[in-house]
Amino acid sequence: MITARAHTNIAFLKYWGKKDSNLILPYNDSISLTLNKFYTDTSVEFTSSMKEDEILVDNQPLTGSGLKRAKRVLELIRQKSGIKASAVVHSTNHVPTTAGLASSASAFAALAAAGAKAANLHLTDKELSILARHGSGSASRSIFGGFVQWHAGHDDQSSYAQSIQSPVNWDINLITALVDTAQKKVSSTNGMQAVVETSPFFPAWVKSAQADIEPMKSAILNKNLAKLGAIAENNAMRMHATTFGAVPNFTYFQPQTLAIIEAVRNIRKQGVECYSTVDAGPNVKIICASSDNDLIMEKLEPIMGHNQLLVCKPGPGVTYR
Ligand code: 2P0
Repeated sequence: MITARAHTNIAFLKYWGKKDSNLILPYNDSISLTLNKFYTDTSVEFTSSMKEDEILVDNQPLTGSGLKRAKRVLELIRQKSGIKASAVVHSTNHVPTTAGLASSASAFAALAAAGAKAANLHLTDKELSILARHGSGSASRSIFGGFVQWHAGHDDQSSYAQSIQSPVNWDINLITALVDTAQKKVSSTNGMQAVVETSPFFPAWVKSAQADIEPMKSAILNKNLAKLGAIAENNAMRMHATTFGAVPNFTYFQPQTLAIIEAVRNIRKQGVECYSTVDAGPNVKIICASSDNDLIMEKLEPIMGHNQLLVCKPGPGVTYR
């Protein structure tokens, strides 16, 4: 039995839209930061004593599309290794699930890593990233620590993530403002599909998102927080703009989401470098230097309780227990 731990990641440049839903190939590259705080531990054992794969997440049998995706990853591992046996999988999430904090990223990265090792496959990180991608797109990035780029690619083998900078050797972190941790109404998978099919803003999104990649990479490598933050904030807003253009229209924003975005703008006007980014949920992640965390949290306190604010630092890639 092998146990792997993978951490969640937050995209500074978003993945939003699949050009191939079966292979999970995105329209554009994305760039993320792997976090230290939220992670998934998954153990996998292949055993001939089981007739079928048994997959427990937080002690509950996995069902629905999560089960289908997990089986797909296990099936790929069996194909590669020649193993015929079923798998017993136990997964524990240390992530508030389905609240825009990307638990599927850490979950499928941990499953791919533990499964491959349990099957005695010696995969490179690139191969692991491709395998994890078949579970969930963003999982391809959680194989790596620090700043990561997912190359959109054009087929199975060319769509994988790669490290940009790990460990992160400058002062950047996130404050996660937890607006609502209840399960969201529109999953990322469904939200992005609706946008691809119906939003007239989608082609403009793809074009601008791809154009953000090189400037973002150079901002990371030059440790330029102001440039990085400005690009990330605009990228997130453009992603959300696609949902307003969808038919029927929808949004992940809640009133408090907008209040925090506005507060972040105001704090910035007062000379503190901070920028917001929002994923497929109502929570806001504030990109800033850790030396400004206390000041920013103090300024957010009129609209957010202190226990709704979580500091997340850059985290590592996959590890084995
Ligand atoms: C991201 N998100 O880049 C973007 C930003 C949500 C908003 O990756 O369908 O759960 O499993 O490939 O990976 C969430 O999408 O979607 C996501 P699937 P996934 O982080």
